[in-house]
Amino acid sequence: MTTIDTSRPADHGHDDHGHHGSYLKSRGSIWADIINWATTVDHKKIGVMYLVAVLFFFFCGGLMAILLRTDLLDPIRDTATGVTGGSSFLVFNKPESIGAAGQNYNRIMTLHGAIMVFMFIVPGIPASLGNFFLPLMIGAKDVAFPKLNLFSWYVYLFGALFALWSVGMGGVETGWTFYTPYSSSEAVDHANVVLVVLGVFIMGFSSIMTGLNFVVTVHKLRAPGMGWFDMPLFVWAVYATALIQVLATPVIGITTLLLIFERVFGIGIFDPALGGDPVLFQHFFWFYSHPVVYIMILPAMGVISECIAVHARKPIFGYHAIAFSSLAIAGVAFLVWGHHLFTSEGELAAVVFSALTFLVAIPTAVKVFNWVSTLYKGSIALNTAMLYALAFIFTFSVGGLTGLPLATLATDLHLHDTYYVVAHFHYVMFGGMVIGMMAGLHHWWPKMFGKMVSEPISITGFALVFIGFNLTFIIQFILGVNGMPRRYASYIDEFRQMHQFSTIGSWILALGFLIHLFAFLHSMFKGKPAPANPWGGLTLEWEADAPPDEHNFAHEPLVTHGPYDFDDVVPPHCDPADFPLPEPLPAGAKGHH
Ligand code: HEM
Ligand SMILES: [Cu+2]
Repeated sequence: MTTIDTSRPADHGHDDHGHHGSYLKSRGSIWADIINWATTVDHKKIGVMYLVAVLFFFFCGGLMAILLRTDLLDPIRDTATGVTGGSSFLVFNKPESIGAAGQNYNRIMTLHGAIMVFMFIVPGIPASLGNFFLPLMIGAKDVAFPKLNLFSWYVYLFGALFALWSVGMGGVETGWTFYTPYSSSEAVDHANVVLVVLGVFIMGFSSIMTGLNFVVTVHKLRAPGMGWFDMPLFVWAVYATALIQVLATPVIGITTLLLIFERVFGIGIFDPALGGDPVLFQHFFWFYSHPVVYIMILPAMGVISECIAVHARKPIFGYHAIAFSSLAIAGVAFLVWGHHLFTSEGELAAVVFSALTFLVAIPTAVKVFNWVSTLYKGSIALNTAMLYALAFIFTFSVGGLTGLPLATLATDLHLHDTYYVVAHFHYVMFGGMVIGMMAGLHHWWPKMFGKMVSEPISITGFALVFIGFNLTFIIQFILGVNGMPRRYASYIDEFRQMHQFSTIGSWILALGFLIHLFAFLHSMFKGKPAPANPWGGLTLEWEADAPPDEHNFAHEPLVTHGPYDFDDVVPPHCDPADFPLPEPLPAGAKGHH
């Protein structure tokens, strides 16, 4: 069983200090606290600072989304007297022309996409939950390079600043993909594009540094006794993610830099007017941005493995298969970028990329199969973390399966650039990463902040999020199949009802998140104190105090068994009565219940 072997001498350098107290302990005054947090190299504090930052950007991106959906309640119409600009009076009221209304829409849409992808989803889980829990889960005191860790947080904020600066100057209308010639033509605002692209370039460094830090941490800092296959699956997932971060992010860095060079110095790289090739940009962009979808999803998959095993109290089914499928996904991720270019690349290339794309579905399906098998005959606790994990299996599967018609050339020609693609990637990115992050937050919140979250409140939030999300996006598959193109501010009347259905869904979704926000604030101020191990998890982070001690563990933990050995243990320091384990079956009996 997971034990902290107290017979071992305490860590050197620590025996004279003993317990330091919670990492959240105040330094006395508010200024001392601010300085302490701003200069901290503690992975837990940096994880919390990332969490605050990414959730802030999630809120900003969400606000944009609600504006867009609200605008789509009605088409923009050029009535006999003048222009009717959608329904979102906040930003789109009284545009002088249809063109101006569309421009407003494009700016908000680009902002929504760029914020969500570069500022929220990519750093989302690894930088917040990963930073906080990776060292704890492998029994380490910190990440390998704590100062680099703090530096990457500042670099991330610095990059975000450039993007925000560009917004202040009026924003860009290229879409989050910055496709040339939209982004290279002089018709669109020069300085804004350069600023936002520079922001993405800078944020890329933060991502690379975090990835590098995690790779070295996993290789070098595992506690004594923790072999590779004793690592929790979240650690495997973050490790695979870190490999992609290190290998893929430089490509977007160079691409954005080339784009800036083209714009500032007029060198012909992507712009045909200067002798460049716009399709080259698409290749470069997706060589990074397809792998990046796995930077988004792999950590969420890791969270789901933890939640399913712990809240079903079952040894995870197919540990090795899940661990290796993370690596397989990381590898295949680099071979399929061309599926975003089916309509702009040669026929032979399209056939090859189509075939390769189907490969991705295999390791993904392996994981889904293993999670479902783990649930089979588990003692499932339907708390918020587990509900989100179960929701993930559904929403992520819808997302993954709807990718197959996109990977099929004949059907993709019809579906490409329609709302079908919008629905597909929201099912994987929202139904995957966001739902996974919500599972992880509820699973680990008691450990992070030492307070429980009120289950009735958060389950209400969950229900609204789940219903709202599916209402918003499932209808978009139908819209897309019927020919509604993506990135349009207006539409023909026959799509009106479906758009309104989707918009109402988005309001329900937003309400769900406001309830979650309330639940988290309620927990901070009024929450019940959390026990160190409220769910009976067996991985090492549950051995630490809640909230953890400044130095994580009083003694260096010694790992004596695997992370999911639920059949033969009661969690340490827990009352066996609270964690009844299934009776062993009498010899010869077949297990039917
Ligand atoms: C079984 C797995 C998957 C398959 C087969 C698949 C396939 C595809 C294909 C072929 C496209 C291009 C569609 C087009 O533009 O015509 C696409 C778009 C997209 N996919 Fe997936 N996908 C899968 C999983 C994922 C995952 C896990 C994510 C993210 C977490 C994701 C995110 C996206 C995004 C963001 C786009 C659209 C990008 C854009 O044009 O703005 N996909 N997918
Ligand atoms: Cu892709």
